[in-house]
Amino acid sequence: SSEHTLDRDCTTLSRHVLQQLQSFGPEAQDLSALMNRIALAGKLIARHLSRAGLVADTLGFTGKTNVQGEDVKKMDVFANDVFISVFKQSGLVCRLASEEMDKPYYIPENCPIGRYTLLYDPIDGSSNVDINLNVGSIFAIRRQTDDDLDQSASDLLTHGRDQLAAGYILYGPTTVLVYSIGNGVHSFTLDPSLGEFILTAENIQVPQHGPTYSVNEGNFWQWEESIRDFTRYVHRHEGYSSRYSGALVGDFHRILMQGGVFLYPGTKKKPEGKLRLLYETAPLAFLIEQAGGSASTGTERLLDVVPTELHQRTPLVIGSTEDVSLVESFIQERL
Ligand code: AHM
Ligand code: MG
Repeated sequence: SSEHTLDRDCTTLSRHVLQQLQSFGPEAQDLSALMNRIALAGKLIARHLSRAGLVADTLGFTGKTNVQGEDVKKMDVFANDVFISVFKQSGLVCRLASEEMDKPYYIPENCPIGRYTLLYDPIDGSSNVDINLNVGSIFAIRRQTDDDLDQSASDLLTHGRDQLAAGYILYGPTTVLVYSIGNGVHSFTLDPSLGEFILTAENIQVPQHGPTYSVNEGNFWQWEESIRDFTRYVHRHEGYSSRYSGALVGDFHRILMQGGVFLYPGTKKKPEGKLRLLYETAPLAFLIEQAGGSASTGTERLLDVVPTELHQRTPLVIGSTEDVSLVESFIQERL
């Protein structure tokens, strides 16, 4: 096999979505079009990231804070706007909601026909941008039932089982897109010379157990005793390895591919932890269940959580079923 022969059959993302959808109904064409737009957003963001520091306004802060009181980076704003402009042209999405926007963003010209909402975190792990480490984008597509444009978006406040599709884009040494439309989890790698996402892993299954535990142990001082019990357990048993990059998408991707558990537990002061349900934890929970793993708040299946507000946070325990159960068992013991 020389470099001139294809070592894969070169299934592109758009072809794959269409193949996946053969058994689906009228939504098939829509989901396919939506995935193509998400892929385009991913390419535009990957291109911008690859020039960070070389062109103006790519690194550092804007000087503003978002609705959650976090400092906003230039890359957050850029990526947030990329998704908006890409979906303005799609016709299918009437509303977008993201980590960077206080309220949902409506595209009135799409709303008569746009039956979907895109939920997204444009740059996950943005503290990694300035030091040239991996970041990601997380997305979920939900059916939109509320079209009165009253901005309440109360129809979004349902459990994560209502997601039609979910996935992420990981901007690492290569750009990888992972998605599920409820029919397995599939991964694609961007071939920059073709500008296409090419299928690299189909029907990914997470191992039932893995060596990695991924958690910010700097928070030990403010954890509940149960989470401390878990970390003491892994410190005292052979076969565990600690990995934590500061970008959820990257840490999750390792666990999806190799097994283990990622945790962002609540703390005594913030029992809900840091990560947001609708565009961070629920999409990844959808993926891990599709891959045969589990996602939990520690006491409840994550996809069962019904939020009361758009930017609601949840604790997260996600990964291999056995490892998630182990964490849950420590929590049960202390309830
Ligand atoms: P962000 O979306 O504002 O970047 O925040 C989410 C990130 C996750 O990617 C990561 O897992 C976590 O925050 C890291 O937080 P901490 O620095 O508290 O460990
Ligand atoms: Mg985030």
